[in-house]
Amino acid sequence: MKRDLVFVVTLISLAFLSLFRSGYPQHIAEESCSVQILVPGLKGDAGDKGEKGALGRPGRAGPPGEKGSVGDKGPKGSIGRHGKIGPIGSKGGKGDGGDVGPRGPDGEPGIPCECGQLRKAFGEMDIQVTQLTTELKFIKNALPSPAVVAGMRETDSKIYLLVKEEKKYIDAQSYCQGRGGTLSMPKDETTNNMIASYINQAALTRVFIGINDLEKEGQFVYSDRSPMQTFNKWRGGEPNNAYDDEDCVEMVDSGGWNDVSCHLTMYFICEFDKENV
Ligand SMILES: [Ca+2]
Ligand SMILES: [Ca+2]
Repeated sequence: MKRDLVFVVTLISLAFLSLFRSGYPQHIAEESCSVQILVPGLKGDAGDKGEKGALGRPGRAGPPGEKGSVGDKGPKGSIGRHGKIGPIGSKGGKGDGGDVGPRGPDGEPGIPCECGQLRKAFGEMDIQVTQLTTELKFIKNALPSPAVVAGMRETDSKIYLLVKEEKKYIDAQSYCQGRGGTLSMPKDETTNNMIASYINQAALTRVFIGINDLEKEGQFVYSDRSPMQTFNKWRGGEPNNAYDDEDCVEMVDSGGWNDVSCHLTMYFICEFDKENV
């Protein structure tokens, strides 16, 4: 045991010796003659606390934290810049009428005229317009179908209408009455001639006219119930009340009258008072 301790001390000595020789040559020279044996002493007291070391390096970035909750609403921002100009709007409604403008300057003096003549001409035109208006009104009312009517005749006070529809006397009278008239009643030579010419122009041979003795045999009356006057145009031998069945009257193309059966059907002529048109 002792030997081991000596050996260890020797080794330590040699180690210090070689250390002194390399790091401290002068010191070694001064004490080259003495050999010191160093033995570790007892553990010393704890030293004073050292000064605070320098700040260490920043550590590594930590892992991302959890998402936080939504924060409170921030304060209102300042007014932004003006935006761009928008598109053109649609057309607006019509505005109110403006005020009446000022009166214009007086015109040039007119040329003197024959005002009396003009007034007279205008008056005549007014009468003609009124007449045409009433005739037009009549035509619209009385002519349901122009195709069945052969023109029209008129006198100062009456309008005559040949209806080209074959009807019995009673139906013909109803047709005329339905339009505000009656079967034509030739009460003078002029009217009789006019109706005769109407028949001829239409290339007809006979038509019903408004004369009958339906109420009392042999006592002829017009269709407006007015009695026959002195004027008549009976053909020779008429009225003969043939077969005791002739109570209505036809006019033939010569203008002569003949009593015939009321059940015959033929064309007829209506007449209308212009006053009633
Ligand atoms: Ca008769
Ligand atoms: Ca007869």
